[in-house]
Amino acid sequence: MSDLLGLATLGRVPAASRPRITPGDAGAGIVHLGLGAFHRAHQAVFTEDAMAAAGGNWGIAGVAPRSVTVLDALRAQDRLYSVTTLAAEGRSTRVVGSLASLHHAAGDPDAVVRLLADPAIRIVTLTVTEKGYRLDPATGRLLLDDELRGDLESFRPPRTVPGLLIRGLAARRRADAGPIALVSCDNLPANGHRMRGLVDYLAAATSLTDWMRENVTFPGTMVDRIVPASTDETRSLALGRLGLRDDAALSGEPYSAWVIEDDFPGGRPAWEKAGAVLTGDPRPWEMLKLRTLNGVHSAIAYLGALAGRETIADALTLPGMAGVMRRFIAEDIAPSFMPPPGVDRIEYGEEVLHRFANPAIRYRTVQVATDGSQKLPQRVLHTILDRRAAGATPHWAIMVVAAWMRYAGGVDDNGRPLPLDDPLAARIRARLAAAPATPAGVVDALLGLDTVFAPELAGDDTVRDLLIEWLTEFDKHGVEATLAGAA
Ligand code: CS2
Repeated sequence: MSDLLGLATLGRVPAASRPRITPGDAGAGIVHLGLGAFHRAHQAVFTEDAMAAAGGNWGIAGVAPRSVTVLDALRAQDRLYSVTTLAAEGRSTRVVGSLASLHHAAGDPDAVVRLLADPAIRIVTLTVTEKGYRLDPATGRLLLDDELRGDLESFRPPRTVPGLLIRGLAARRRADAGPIALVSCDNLPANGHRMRGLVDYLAAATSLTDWMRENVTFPGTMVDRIVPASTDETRSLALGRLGLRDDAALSGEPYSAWVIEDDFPGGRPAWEKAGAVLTGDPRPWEMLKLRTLNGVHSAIAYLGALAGRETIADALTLPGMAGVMRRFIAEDIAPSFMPPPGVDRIEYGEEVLHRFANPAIRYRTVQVATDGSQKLPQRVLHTILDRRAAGATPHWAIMVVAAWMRYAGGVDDNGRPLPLDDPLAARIRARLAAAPATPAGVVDALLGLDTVFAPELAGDDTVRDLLIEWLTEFDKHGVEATLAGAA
């Protein structure tokens, strides 16, 4: 068995692959909620580079909300892990050393509340996925269920992310620990505004509002890097490149971008020295990325999974797929929003397709297909709504929704099962089971999901008719032949 990556073995790692800072030197200045692969291959790398360039105590106190698996692996390795960049031309690997401490929110929520009240902490970043915010995807309003309501009462430790934040902020005010920025790094439209709305709502219930106005900001961000879930292959790649075992190894594409609204009352790392763009308004970037990159990603995921393709790159080679995606971008997505200054929407779309085609990135279609009820609104439905409001009929975007509806049926075009991994899975299944097994039956059953489809969309007959048409095509010919005939 090979030795494990850790402080004691780090000297054996090739010099070019070692962390760019001395691990453990910088104190924690950031709390991050959500220790998934994306954060560790994106913000943790930017933050290490920023500290390498300009110093500062901006180490990351990493908090895993629920799972302990990643914590156990990272603890055994003194919080070190590697990221291998998978470019068509070759590989490069670096060990990241910006995690300053590790915490488990479900196991010890009070420790996280204490961290949020620590004056050394000046930034909280979050990657808790769309559903972690407990917002209704169709309206953006808070879903105040019993669990979250319980979190607002102070006699038991908080169980939800919003509950944890609000209790942490209350403790921070009591400790007079100074201003702080709460930064959503999830793929939600106007994520800073949503985050503010969510916390404001909860603050009103806990009389924190006045203190928050003076002390808390909500910078919006656009985050972007394709980071597939790690597999045994990722770990054996790391072993080959480091000469050490790394049970927390990650891989990602070469592209990495971060656009951040510059509103940090307690200071921030010099992220601009690490290649991030600091701006007054990141929302045009968020919309560009969500509707184009994430919209097309979801489209390829549902269509590709139905056609039996395992990865996004492979699905993109289906006859007609790239052509249909180009039309989806040019005819539906691009005209639906104003791009950031100087950005050409079609060129951006081409770059996205190029990134998805990278064969070294084995991003599974069923991974992107998860949580469709939480992702579709901002990725595809807003495009449809904006085009309908402009009097246009976005055929391709509607096709993507039809593909999601077919995917929700749980069987691919060859009769193999598809996983419906979605917080609304039970509701979706119940609605489908009660509906006639016809295209119209499926469409009406799923358009009735009011937290997904806004009333303007659910009541739009043109959209309904087209959904039925696409589902009928898929039923008759399968997705593969439909795509080949459509482009
Ligand atoms: C993907 C994203 O899994 C998904 O839903 O669309 O995670 C995507 O890879 C990232 O947003 C890329 O920045």
